[in-house]
Amino acid sequence: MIWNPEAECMSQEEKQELQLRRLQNTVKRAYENVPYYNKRLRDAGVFPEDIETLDDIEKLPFTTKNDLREAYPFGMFAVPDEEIVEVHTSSGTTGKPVVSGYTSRDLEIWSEVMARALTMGMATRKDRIQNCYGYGLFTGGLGVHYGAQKIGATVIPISAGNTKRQIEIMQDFGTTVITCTPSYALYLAEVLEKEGVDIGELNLKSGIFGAEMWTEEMRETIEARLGLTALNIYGLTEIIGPGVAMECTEKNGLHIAEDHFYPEIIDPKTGEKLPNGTKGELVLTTLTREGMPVLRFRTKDITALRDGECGCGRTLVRMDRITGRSDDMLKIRGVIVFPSQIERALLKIKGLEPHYQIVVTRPEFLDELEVQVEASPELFSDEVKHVEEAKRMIEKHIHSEIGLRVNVTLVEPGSLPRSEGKAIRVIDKRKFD
Ligand code: DLL
Repeated sequence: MIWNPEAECMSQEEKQELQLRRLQNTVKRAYENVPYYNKRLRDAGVFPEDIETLDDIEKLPFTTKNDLREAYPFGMFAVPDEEIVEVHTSSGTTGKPVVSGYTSRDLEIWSEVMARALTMGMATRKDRIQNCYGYGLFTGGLGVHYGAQKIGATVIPISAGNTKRQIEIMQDFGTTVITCTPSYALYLAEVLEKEGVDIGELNLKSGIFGAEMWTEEMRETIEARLGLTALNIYGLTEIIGPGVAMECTEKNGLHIAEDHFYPEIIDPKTGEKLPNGTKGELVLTTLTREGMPVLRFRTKDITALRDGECGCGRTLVRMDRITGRSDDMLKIRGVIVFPSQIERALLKIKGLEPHYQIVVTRPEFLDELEVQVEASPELFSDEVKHVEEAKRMIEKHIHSEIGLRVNVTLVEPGSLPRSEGKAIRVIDKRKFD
């Protein structure tokens, strides 16, 4: 089933005409109502009337996560406060997050794109959707919730965590569709097995998994172990939340809701636009958002766009699954972490050398973060008790900086590899490529 065939199966001409009209409106609105864009556009010598074709989008400057952060909390809003009815933030826990503001019309659009996404994920009004994405400032919980309500499914707003309860509810309520991160899906599978639950007795039909990178191999494992069809959902707070793109059951890429979000692929080094079919960094422009229009947002997510009609009948362009990032942002158990946050925590502590390495692993199903840091010679030769205390204290510091538990290993001064160029701070042993 297709939720909105008119929007999802438009001809290319129709689509481009609609996109151009909406792009022109968006640029005008941003220019007139957001001081940041007003200045950026004037500095670049571009004015709303210069957008005469879709290709003219390349005249616009890029927006980065940092630009949005600097406008914290509400500097990017394009409407008066009273028109904002909801706010969310990106999933990092400390530092200044990006705030996204929604008008009621924005919430309608979000519900619409999520209704399309859930429909692509096999959900109908007859389904019971167990929504294990976190509710709150994170966009996952409410995004799925709005879409589920729009299609008239029964939403079970259980939020994240408490795996035993998740399983109990799944059994008692006869959950048919589950929504969570792919790593949590794997963990659920493991607990189900441990508890001796026979997946044949569950009613699971499909899973809508996203918010972090995953692979085809993970898909196969999840499908086999949970007995469902596993599909990929993509989105980001800066643009709207989940629902920017979603995979249909053809499993050959994620359809971007192009009538609301305009995608481009650029070379992350030069900023130059790359043709469809070539891997690069995804750049997104909102076409309909009122509360917070965003022009040419550099997502830093690496993917390629695919032309051509899909077996499902949708004409919306598809993007490959994300295979990497063009910056050093990590997502650990669904939470955004930048190495610089860990560095900041470490630098506040006496007795440490400024040499560290972050090692990310996924021993079984859940991500683990180890921070190896060189202790000063004095600390290192100290009693074991002191070293243990120091380790715990550093763990606490990092926890309060990033909101995640980490294992700290204090290593001998001079023992971490030195690099002649850019230091390699992160060793990500999870494989996504
Ligand atoms: O993760 C929104 C979301 C919620 C998407 C629920 C899907 C499901 P943020 O916390 O702002 O928003 O993080 C956005 O997460 O730029 C990607 O790097 C990564 N990401 C999101 N979905 C996927 C995916 C939500 N399917 C950042 N595959 C993005 C790979 C993903 N990475």
